[in-house]
Amino acid sequence: MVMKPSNELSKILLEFSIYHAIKDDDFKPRAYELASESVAGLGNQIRQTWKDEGIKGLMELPGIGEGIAKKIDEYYRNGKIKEHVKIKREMPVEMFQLSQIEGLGPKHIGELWKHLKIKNIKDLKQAISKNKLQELPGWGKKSQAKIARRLKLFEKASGRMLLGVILPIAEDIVTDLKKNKHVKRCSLAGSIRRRQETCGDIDLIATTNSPEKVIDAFCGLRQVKSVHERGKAKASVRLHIGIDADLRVVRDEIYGATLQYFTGNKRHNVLLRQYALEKGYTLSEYGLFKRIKGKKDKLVACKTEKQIYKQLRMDTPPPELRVGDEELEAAKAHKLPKLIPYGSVRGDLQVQSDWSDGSASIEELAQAAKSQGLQYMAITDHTESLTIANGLNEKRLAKQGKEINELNKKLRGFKILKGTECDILKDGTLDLPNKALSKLDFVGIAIHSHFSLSQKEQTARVLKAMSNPNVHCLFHPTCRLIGKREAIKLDMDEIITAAKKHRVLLEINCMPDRMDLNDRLTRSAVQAGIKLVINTDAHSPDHFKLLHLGESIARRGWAAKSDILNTKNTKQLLAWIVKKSS
Ligand code: DGT
Ligand code: CA
Ligand code: CA
Ligand code: ZN
Repeated sequence: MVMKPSNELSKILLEFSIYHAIKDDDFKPRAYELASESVAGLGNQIRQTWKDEGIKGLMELPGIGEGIAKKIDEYYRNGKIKEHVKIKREMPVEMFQLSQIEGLGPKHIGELWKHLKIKNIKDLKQAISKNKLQELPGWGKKSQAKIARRLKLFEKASGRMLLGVILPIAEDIVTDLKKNKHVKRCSLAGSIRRRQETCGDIDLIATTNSPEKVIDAFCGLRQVKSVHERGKAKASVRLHIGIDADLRVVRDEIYGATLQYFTGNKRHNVLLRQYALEKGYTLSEYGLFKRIKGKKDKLVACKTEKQIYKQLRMDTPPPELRVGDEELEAAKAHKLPKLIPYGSVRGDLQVQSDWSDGSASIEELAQAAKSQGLQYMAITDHTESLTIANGLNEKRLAKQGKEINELNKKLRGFKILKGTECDILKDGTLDLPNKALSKLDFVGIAIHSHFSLSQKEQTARVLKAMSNPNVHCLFHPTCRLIGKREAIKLDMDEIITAAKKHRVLLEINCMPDRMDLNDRLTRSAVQAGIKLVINTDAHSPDHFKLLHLGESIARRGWAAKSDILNTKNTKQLLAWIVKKSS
């Protein structure tokens, strides 16, 4: 799984970070890590900045100081960085690759190299199969088993990419293709159009009268690393980001049929084709054809998806619903849900500032949220027991409240709510006293430790926390990290029942590797009639852009706008909060 946008430069910077962490450097690891994230996030912009403004321009970018700017300059000039080459000579380890396995920190990577000469995931697998890890000083059976489990998760997801990572890249490709004068229409298809949480590749459809010209343009895109297959009507390429893209090129007349076919999913298509057969039609990527006895089949629909479904007396299921399940029956019965439209969320109720582990001040976050069109946000920094995140105690929280009051006086048309991401302790009590919680506008609770309790213990723990009347919302309820960490064992039926009883909101978390609740659990929650919120879990100002990912989960979970509390405006939201505590 490629967890993060990972161009080569960002990988190199991350390897610097890991190397310095192994060497016990104090501040360099964090500096390089931040720079790596920044470079990955900026994409092509970073090269352009370097071209236009050189080292000085680079230093203006977030997370990049002079030392690192010079290294980036060296990279663009020479295609490599001397110091990095030296590091790799001393330690020829695929540090970036190994660091993708959750729980394998720099220290571990260093030890694995030192004692077992483990260079990459293949070596790691071998060492585990020979029980070598458990013999290392300070490791033991338990740590080996843990790494083995995480390795499995990683492999299960390998070859796939997180939606949040791949979508912006895919949309760039569509934009680039649309600029080509031979392209009439162009769209994403496949799992990415259905907004599945991970995608195996990028599927694209383009229409044209000059297929070969469009194929050429596609194979020549700046995002393309190599070409697997270049046909007359289709091409398949490898992208620099380490995933494939498939393009289908067709005449504009059959756009709808082709788009329908390549949007899938496969099960939806198979069932739809079966249904078409029952109704006397055949359906293919070229169109819907009426079967007529003794004659050639007659084309009856191909221009738009809607035409095809309509001819079959069905409504058109939005791509997010096309999984080959109840959406087909619903479409036939004209009972498809009215899904929450993209762009409906009005405020973000989980935001971390630099008071804990966020990168920006509350004011910067407010400006960013506001310019993104939001009306409110809750500042929900971590609490004290999360020491690695510099969590807040009661005293710091009170101080933060004063800062928020001051900011609220200054801000126009935007409201900052005082909140917390209060840690749920092992016994289900909360990491802040009730007195402190009751002073807040919005109390989110979350698990950040003891992930492996039994289902009985874990469920009891969360239920206890949810029963505290000061609590508004359960953040990232299952704690899963895609490709990295399994969901904690929770009886979700019980959690949903408790959410209803105590009027506690459940969160759909938009972080690309969380996407938690997922689509299936969202559906259960919607069916149970409980309220949800969509939050980015922002740790920096650019995270507000991720809200649409949570909206995509909500849509896949059949949620309407009214199921999501933070589609309400500030006044309505505050009214809900007041009502909840009365
Ligand atoms: P992915 O790439 O694993 O994330 O999932 P998809 O759904 O994008 O799958 P992909 O890329 O193999 O194929 C794209 C679409 O093409 C798929 O959603 C439906 C259609 N398709 C592919 N193979 C078949 C097939 O054998 N039969 C039918 N009816 N449709 C297919
Ligand atoms: Ca695909
Ligand atoms: Ca494909
Ligand atoms: Zn959290």
